[in-house]
Amino acid sequence: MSAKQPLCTAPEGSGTLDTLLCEERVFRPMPRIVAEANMNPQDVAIARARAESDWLGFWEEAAEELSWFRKWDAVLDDSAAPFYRWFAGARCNIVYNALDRHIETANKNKLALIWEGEPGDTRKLTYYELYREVNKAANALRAAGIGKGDRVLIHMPPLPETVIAMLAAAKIGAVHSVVFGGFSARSLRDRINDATPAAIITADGFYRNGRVITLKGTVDAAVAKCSGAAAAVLKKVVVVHRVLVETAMKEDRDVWYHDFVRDQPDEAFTESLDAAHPLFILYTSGTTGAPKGIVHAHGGYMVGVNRTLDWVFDLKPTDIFWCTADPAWITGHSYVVYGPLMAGTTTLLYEGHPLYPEAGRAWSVVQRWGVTVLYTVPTLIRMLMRFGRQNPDRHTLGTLRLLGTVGEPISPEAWTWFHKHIGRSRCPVLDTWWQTETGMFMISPLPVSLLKPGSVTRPLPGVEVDVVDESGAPVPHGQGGYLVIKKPWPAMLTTIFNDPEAYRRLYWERFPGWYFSGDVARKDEDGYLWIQGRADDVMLIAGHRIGTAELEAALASHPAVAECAIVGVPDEIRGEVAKAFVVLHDDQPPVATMMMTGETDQDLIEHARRELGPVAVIREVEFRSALPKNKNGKIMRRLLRAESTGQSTGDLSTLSTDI
Ligand code: 6R9
Repeated sequence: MSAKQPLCTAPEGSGTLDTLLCEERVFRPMPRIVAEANMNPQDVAIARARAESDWLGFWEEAAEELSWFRKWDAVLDDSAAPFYRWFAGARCNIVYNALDRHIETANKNKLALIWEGEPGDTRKLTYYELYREVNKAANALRAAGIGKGDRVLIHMPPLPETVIAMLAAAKIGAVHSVVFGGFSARSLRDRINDATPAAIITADGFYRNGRVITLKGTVDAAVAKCSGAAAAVLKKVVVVHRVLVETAMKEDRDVWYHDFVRDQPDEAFTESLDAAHPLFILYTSGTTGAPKGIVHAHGGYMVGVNRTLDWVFDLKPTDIFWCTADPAWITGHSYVVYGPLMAGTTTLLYEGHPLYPEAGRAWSVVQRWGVTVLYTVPTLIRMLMRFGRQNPDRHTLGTLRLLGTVGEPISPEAWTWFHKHIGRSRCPVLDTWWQTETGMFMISPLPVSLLKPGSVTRPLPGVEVDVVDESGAPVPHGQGGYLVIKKPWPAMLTTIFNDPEAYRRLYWERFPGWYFSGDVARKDEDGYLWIQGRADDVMLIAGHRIGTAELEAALASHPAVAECAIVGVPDEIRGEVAKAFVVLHDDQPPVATMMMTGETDQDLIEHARRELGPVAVIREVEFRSALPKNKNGKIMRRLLRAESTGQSTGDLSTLSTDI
């Protein structure tokens, strides 16, 4: 690597982006890490060379590591691109790889899942126990008339049954759609209308931050208002009993989970599916309109997730893998549930708030279970940093060997704190870039890589990305541009549910033949990538994708609001939060009165929260008599964002564009 020249001279204490632009530190892999690594630097070089010379052969080898009912006729069928078909003609089931095959090996009695509830209760399931639980649930679904291709919506907190429900649905060829437990009835209803599930699996409630949060009522409210088409398809609402609350059950439709599975046999056959058969739909925010149902299919997804998890987290048979994501996000799907189980690893799932009952909870989880790999999000690291080093210092944390982050850019300060105080300067921090759409890690260091705090380093072998300008030409090193993926990859989304045309338009039209990620990035002179954020109107609030359009629609449904615009503004802990610019209807009291009482701001903030759920964090509401618009009448959010962050509008050209 070349000697570093400062890339810019940002003043001390300026925001994340500026410090990212100035970061010069490098961390070389420690000899112990290199000695233990499944892939040493030479292996990595060989893998890269192999991927370059025989790209399809390279992914075919990755597929050979898994079990198939029938092998493929072609590794990749691109005849209908961008509707790529990986492992065309093959038959498989990801659950066979995640569970069934382990039952034949020494993994049978190994712990598959360790679960810890917020109050401190725990459950542990071996592979064989998890396999039997999944079989019972699969049989129960079948007995309820649910089968191949039907959707099963899972609206659950992180419980063992969440994992079991996902696997049971996949086992019978049903398509799961997990909806985050924190979403509102309205958000849930929109997803029910789009996915039209045959069953909804939920819980009576869960523990969060010392409180009981009820959940079944949200499902009832959502179903009561769903479309006639959705109501006609829904057969069952299955309720896991988690907390002690009164729960209304609707006769014929609702059933307790323990009754649902009670008499079912614990063996069930695993459906043999076409590799392109959909495994799940996961809703995520885009530039416009309602969240889109991202579809992933069994074959390609299992190959991509399996390969990348093994590379990046260098799994060992003795690992206890803790990915702190809720299973409801893609990180939970790929790296709490499917990836670790395919690898035969022990995966840890924690129900509650990481700061409950005190700021050391996360470290006590690591210490008590002997976690070896900790994969988390920058927002949590920033939160924990605030409590100082005394919290981690009270715990040994000696079992940790690798750390990882995902979801948003991590500042070099947070990176080095994580490295020093949690990894005790022994554990590499692996900053993984990927998306709901990519399904698997795309750009990430390996444990043996040279690390630069804040950089996601280089694409994984077999993945080809670039940073380009509006015309698709690569930008010079050091400059910002659009992050594109130049070749398909196995775990790629296969379509948008109910809207294949949007799939083509949103991801493949901007730069024909390449996938447009929606992110802006910069490449340095070593070819290392630095993610700068979204290029579109999508915010990353505590790492969660929230479309400004969605939040605006929620706010606009308040009767006092005539017009509104949302922009993302930096936040010390959450990375980004929303700021709302609101024009009120004429019949509202004068803005000056409201500014004094503060009533309407709170009203609007609460309203948005009720509409979308607690992930929609609006920090501030600013009332205006009009919003700035361009000549086509489009609200100029860029201008509002620049005003709010104190940047000059001219500087933003490479950072954000209105697409
Ligand atoms: C896995 C996940 C995807 C968006 C993505 C980007 C941001 C993810 C990142 C990162 C900087 C990283 N993002 N990983 N930004 N560094 N290591 O988070 O999926 O919820 O779909 O979000 O998150 O902006 O486009 P998803």
